[in-house]
Amino acid sequence: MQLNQGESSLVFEGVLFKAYGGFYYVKKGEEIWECSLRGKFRLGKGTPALVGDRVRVTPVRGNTGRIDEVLPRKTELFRPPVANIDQAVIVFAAKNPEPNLALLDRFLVLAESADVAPVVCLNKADLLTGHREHEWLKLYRRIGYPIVITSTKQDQGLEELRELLMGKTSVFAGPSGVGKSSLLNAVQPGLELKTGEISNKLKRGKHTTRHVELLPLLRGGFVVDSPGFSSLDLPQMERVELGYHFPEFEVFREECKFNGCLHHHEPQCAVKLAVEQGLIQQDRYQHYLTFLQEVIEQERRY
Ligand SMILES: Nc1nc2c(ncn2[C@@H]2O[C@H](COP(=O)(O)OP(=O)(O)OP(=O)(O)O)[C@@H](O)[C@H]2O)c(=O)[nH]1
Ligand SMILES: [Mg+2]
Ligand SMILES: [Zn+2]
Repeated sequence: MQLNQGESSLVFEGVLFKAYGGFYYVKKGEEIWECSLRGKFRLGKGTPALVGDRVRVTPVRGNTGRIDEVLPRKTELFRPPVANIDQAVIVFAAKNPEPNLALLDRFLVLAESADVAPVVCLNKADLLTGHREHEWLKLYRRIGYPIVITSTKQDQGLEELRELLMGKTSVFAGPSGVGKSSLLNAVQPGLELKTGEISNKLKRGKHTTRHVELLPLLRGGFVVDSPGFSSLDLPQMERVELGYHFPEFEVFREECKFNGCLHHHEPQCAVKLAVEQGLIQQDRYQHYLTFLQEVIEQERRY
């Protein structure tokens, strides 16, 4: 693209913090610039700009500009679409809506494969009956995932969450209605994110958050609120890679007879044996098999 005379000197670097209604909002210090995307990105030839991207902007007039370049990313997630994220807080509710563990496992694979550190957050702990920790939560804790149990109604786990967020860029992801926006409002009063009721009939969220937005935290770091999702495609990967994103397979994997064992039909598979012996949880293994089929089908398409 030809720059007008003098334009090059005005080019600046900023952070894309919100994409909404076809516009891209870039922060340069405290200034907010409303930007369009250079044609090449819109045509899908280059990498599309994601919230969290460091971008190079050419001013057009006033506080409007054009994003001409997306700088190299540290990490990228496409669901929700965010770049340069350190940590994904995967939020599920104890109830309303009921937790969907297949979806949780999907997101864990997605985060691990993108090198984004996952944190599992169980919100609406006030709806747990008898103060009993959900069985499934114990399993995830045993696997080694960081777990935080929260309630925005009873001020539970919020300080722990604040500490986990400090100094990092984190995305809040999970189904609609689990309380992602409510949690962020509770972590930092003043964010004033819109929250929505749960539908009485379906006990589901109503997709209140419609866009992805990067928000600065007073104690340092950034958080991204994102719209809820109810399904998730796995990222493209080789079939052998999938098992690496199930941390509890690791100690057994080395004992499998075959190198590159997929822990499916192979004989003398230590992972399968561990499942039979109850050392690896059955549901997790079933999710692994479901994902494996998807990854293999995906491989065929590319
Ligand atoms: N009982 C209980 N309800 C909560 C808690 N946190 C949030 N809620 C309620 O859950 C509903 C949904 O909250 P939101 O924060 O809008 O949920 P969300 O995950 O942002 O949903 P989307 O933006 O649609 O993805 C609201 O009615 C909240 O008041 C909690 O800790 N306990
Ligand atoms: Mg929300
Ligand atoms: Zn095996």
